[in-house]
Order: sequence, then C-alpha cells, then structure tokens
Amino acid sequence: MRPFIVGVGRAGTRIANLFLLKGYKGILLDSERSDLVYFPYKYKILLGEKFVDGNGTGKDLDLGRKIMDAEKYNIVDRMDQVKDTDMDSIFVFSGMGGGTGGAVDILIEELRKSYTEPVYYTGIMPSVEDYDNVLINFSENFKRLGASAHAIFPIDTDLLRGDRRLRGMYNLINKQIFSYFFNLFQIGDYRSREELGKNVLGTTDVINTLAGVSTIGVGSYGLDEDEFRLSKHQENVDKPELVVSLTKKAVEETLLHFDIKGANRAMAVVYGPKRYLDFLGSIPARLWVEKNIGGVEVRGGDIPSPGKKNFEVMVLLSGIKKSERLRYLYQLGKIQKDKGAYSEKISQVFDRLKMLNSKIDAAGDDSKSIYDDLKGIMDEGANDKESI
Ligand SMILES: Nc1nc2c(ncn2[C@@H]2O[C@H](COP(=O)(O)OP(=O)(O)OP(=O)(O)O)[C@@H](O)[C@H]2O)c(=O)[nH]1
Ligand SMILES: [Mg+2]
Repeated sequence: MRPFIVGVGRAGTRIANLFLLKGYKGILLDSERSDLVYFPYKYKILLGEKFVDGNGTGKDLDLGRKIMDAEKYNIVDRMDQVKDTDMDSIFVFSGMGGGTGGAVDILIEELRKSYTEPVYYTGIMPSVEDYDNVLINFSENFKRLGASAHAIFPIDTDLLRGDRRLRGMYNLINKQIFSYFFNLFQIGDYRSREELGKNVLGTTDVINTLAGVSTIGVGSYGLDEDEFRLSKHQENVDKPELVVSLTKKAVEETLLHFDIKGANRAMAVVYGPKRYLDFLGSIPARLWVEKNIGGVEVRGGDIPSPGKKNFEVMVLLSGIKKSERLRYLYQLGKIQKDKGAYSEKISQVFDRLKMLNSKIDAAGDDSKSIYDDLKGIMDEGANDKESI
C-alpha cells in the first residue's frame, strides 16, 4: 500500500513518526510545542497557537474541537504539498481520549471531502490507568470517531501493556502497533518479482475488506533454528498445519479483543521465505478464518519476504459488531462523567447553601436591627409612660 500517514496529538505523532522514519510520507500535528519539536521530520504543524500558545489543550476536548475546526483547511493545504501522487489511502493515528487527538473526527471529515482515497483511523483507546478526563473524552467522542472514517482500528492499550504499568510501556506498545500496520502496508507494495507470491493481493483487496470496526492480528514463528531443521528434514514439517496454528495465534493476538463470530469480512496473509509458501500458501489460513468468522467474505494471499526472519500469518478482520472491551471502556467513561456531574451538582447545592447561610446571616442582622428598633420604640414608650 502507499498510505499517507497523519499523526495527531502526543500518542498519534509518536506512532506516526515510526512510519515516517521508514520513509512513508506523512504529517505530524499537535497543539503542544514541546512534543512536536522532538521530531526531526519537517512536515509538522503546531495547531491552535492562538488558542493555547503551544501548550496543548490539557485533555480539553471542547478546546481541541475548536482548534481542529479552525485548522482543518490549513492542514489539507499543507498535505497537498507533502503527499505523493500515488498515495492510495490515508491513515490517521491519535489518542481517542486526548483533547487534540480526540478531535480528529473533524479533520477526518475534511479529508474525506478533499480526497478520493479512503481514510482509515487508528484510535488509541484509553487505559484504565489514564486520568478520568481521558476516559470521559473517549466516551463522549467514540461514536463520532467511529462514524467519521471508512474504517476504525481501536487499539486496546490495556491488552498491549499486559500486567505492566502504562507509563513505561508506551514505546513498546507503539512499536507493536507499528509492526502490525507495517505488515498490512506491505500488501500491494511489491518492488521485485521475488516478492510476488502465488496468490497476489493488491491494495484494492484491503480496501474492499475494510469497513467499520476493524483489527489486525499477527501470529509469528521464529525461523532461526527451525529453518535449519526444515532444510534438513523438510518432510517433518507439516506446513499447512503450521499455517493454521499461526492463523489461530493471529486471531488471539489482535490489537483489540472481540467476538470473532461478529466479524463480517477478513483477509489472511502469509509472509515468509518462498520455500515455506508451497502451493497451498495461505489457503489453509483462509479456510480456517472462513469457517470461524460470522461473514463469508475472506480473501487470502501470500507474500514471499526473502529477508524475513519470521514466518508470519497476518489476519485482518473487519465489520466487527461486538467487543466487550470497547463497551466496558465506553461505560466506564460515562460513569466517570456522571460522577463528575454528580459532584458538580453537590457543589452547586453547597453553593446554594452558602448563599442561603449568608442570607440567614443577613436576615439575622436584619432581625437584630428590627429587634433593636422595636426595643428602642418600646423603651421610648416606657419612658413616655413614666413621664405621664
Ligand atoms: N500508545 C500510546 N498511547 C499514548 C502515548 N502517549 C499518550 N498516550 C495515550 O493517549 C491518550 C492521551 O492522549 P494524548 O495523545 O496524550 O493527548 P493529545 O492528543 O496530545 O491532546 P492534549 O490533551 O491536547 O494533550 C491516553 O490514553 C494516553 O494513555 C504513546 O506514546 N503511545
Ligand atoms: Mg498533548
């Protein structure tokens, strides 16, 4: 594929940068100057300078939306200067809970109006370790983000971090996201005859597979020692069986957990040295996926990769209807928001109580002066009586 890469906000620019380092064309966008200067890449735009003066939005989604709305034309103009004429798709990366990154649906809509190529969105889901605001932003905007792009790849941060703390895991998570999408981008980007398999897939196959909620899984098998074994005792290795077991692994190791029966379309791709891709190639993988997903539209292909040390199966799944994980985080964000609204209500009640108290105090003062007045009048009356 020849994707154009758009990275937005801290999470988005960091992931996008990994592709730019590999020579992909793209652009980096952020409202936080100190995050943006970190990248040596020259195509970057500091967003919303007049709103936040290069300080980021501090997870303020409303502010992020204002900024994105003000900058969208400027971004497209700049993209026109950077992009290649042969780009075939646009991939946008951002943190769904960020103030800046969470506002990308506004940009995606503009990209869809301006370009004929499909626009795909890879959204980093919040972790349960993130601040409440990040979860709230995610819940507020998830539907808009999902509806804006041709397909959305939600990345389950907590799944990728495993049982380690989030803070130290960003680099590893970013690398994993990069490597999965890097596999995807190899489809249709064949530079030599060597890289053409028996079942050749093109970018159009990817585009026809992708719609709605989607994810990628990769099952990998290190070749170093086994390659040796394979060359000596080729008859011992049942390749179709290996392909099927890697396919199962790929479906277990996706970037989002979901109900496989709820997937509508899929693609299975086998990568490896040519001699692994015998005439069956990806067929066992395709058949296994076909049997296990809900839909029936499954494409398959193989990509001989002479330099690759792993034998890999990548499974692309799309049209996913159900993911407990997405639902859970969505609800969690809503609860946080309600909790916030609840404490806001309580503080409003407190404010009213305070006002009432001061009124009572004032009333107390009033009644005291009335009392004083009354007492004065009565004292006067008593004096009058006495004087009679
Ligand atoms: N995968 C990954 N996630 C990150 C990274 N940095 C932050 N995040 C996550 O991204 C979300 C926050 O979004 P940011 O990208 O920091 O926010 P932003 O888009 O810069 O928006 P501002 O609020 O304006 O700073 C949280 O869920 C973080 O856990 C990163 O390098 N990699
Ligand atoms: Mg930021």
